[in-house]
Amino acid sequence: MAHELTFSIIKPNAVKKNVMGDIIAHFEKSDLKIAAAKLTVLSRKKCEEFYAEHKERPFFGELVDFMTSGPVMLMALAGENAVMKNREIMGATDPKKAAPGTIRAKHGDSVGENAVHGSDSAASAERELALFFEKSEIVNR
Ligand code: 3AN
Repeated sequence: MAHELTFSIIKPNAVKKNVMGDIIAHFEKSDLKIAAAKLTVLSRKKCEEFYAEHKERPFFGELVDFMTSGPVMLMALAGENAVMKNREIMGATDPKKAAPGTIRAKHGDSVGENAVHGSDSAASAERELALFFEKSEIVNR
């Protein structure tokens, strides 16, 4: 499996609950390494650009309201098979359906407020990372 990068967001509900450390521990236990990180509040414009593929979905407005409601942690995660590995560690989109012990099972509050985002493919990861990080901000890990 290839050494690759994926894009991760610790969402506002998880930052508010002060569980960033626990979430990062999940990544580290699975050998994913933080290669870039930024704690910030997303602008509406940037958030709408990030979620552009969901623009026509009924929950789009609610999703953007939530994602801009407080600080988020943006990260590049590096490791073998990082994209799929991160999807497994996060668990299913709906926390009620997420496997026990996954991040979303532990810290997700609802389908929208599901604690973390993770890229769904290598191509998405590349697009998403480029939205939030300069190439020079991502270190080799
Ligand atoms: P994932 O983040 O697991 O790839 P997607 O791509 O189906 O899931 O959903 C994109 C985003 O939209 C997720 N961050 C999720 O929180 C949000 N979302 C999906 N379905 C709903 C819904 N029914 N109501 C509110 N937000 C939703």
